[in-house]
Amino acid sequence: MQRIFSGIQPSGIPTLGNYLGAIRNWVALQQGHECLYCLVDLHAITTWQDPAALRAQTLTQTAILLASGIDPERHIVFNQSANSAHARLAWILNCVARIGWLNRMTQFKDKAGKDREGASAGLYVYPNLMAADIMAYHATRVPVGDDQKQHLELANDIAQKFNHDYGVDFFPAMEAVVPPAAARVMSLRDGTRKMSKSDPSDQSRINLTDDADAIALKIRRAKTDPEPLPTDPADLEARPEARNLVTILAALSDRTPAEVLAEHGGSGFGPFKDALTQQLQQSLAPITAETRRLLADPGYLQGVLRRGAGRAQAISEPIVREAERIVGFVS
Ligand code: AQP
Repeated sequence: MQRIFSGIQPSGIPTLGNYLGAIRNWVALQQGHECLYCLVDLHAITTWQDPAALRAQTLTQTAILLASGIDPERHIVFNQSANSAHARLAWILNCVARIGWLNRMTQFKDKAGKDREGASAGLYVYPNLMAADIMAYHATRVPVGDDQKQHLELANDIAQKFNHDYGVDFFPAMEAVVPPAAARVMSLRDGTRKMSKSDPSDQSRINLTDDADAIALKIRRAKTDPEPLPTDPADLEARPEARNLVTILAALSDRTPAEVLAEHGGSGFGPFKDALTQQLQQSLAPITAETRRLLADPGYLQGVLRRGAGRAQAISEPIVREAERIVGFVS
């Protein structure tokens, strides 16, 4: 059975982008795979996190994963900092990866913005830690949103260089599993930027904890253009906001954009937004309700994470020890 590793940063409340680009896919992949799903708190602190908020968000995200359908008995759910294997292997990989490779990473450029000199060193080596996350478990399949594909290519380069430099065949190749629909959900305020949980504007995203009223308000205010919806999906190309909203409705209702446009093409955004609001409310209400129920028992959620970390360590420890032995560390 192939092993899957994937992570989400507890850097805020997960968004509809995290759900359609990652979590929904994670739920489906539980069938037929051995899955490790990780709250990557080491990644989260590459940008400033308020400590109390980080703790609370880690539990909220755990609740959201379980509420979305991740089974913590059959699979492993844990927080990254609870297994030191990630940090140990990441250090070795920092010494394998080349600065030139990291310089090409577009996510660093996006997240550091104009003040690159002021970004944390952790943000710069973030892709090496992501490589360590996967390689510490010899995971071979990695569900990621479209935005993370470049990091996975880098992880493969690092694995190959490690194997080559040390003359071993130790780290296997890793394959991205990108969900077919809505691989990238864009901001509700700007269709050219991705929807992000740390975007300063709450109106730019649907949070997985938003209630029906909040969803309705955000969709009503979502940016659109003055033209009616087209009937041909190709005509969405130059209309990023319209394309984003159509893609979201298609993904949530398990239809193609062409099928959505067969129903809504030619009409204005008013009735379309009503349909989108209803679909979002219907799809997210069960998750929101179950999340609320789970959050009432933080002890249970902490227990899930603790047990998950123990099971994760049992897999990673022999692998990371062997990597340390290959490098020449005396243990
Ligand atoms: N807008 C998105 N569309 C599709 N997939 C997305 N993902 C994130 N945003 C979108 C996918 O969600 C998984 C977990 O992401 P993450 O939390 O590790 O980090 P991120 O990609 O940086 O997500 P955010 O929401 O933008 O977080 P912040 O604001 O903290 O940086 C990944 O598989 C990602 O592809």
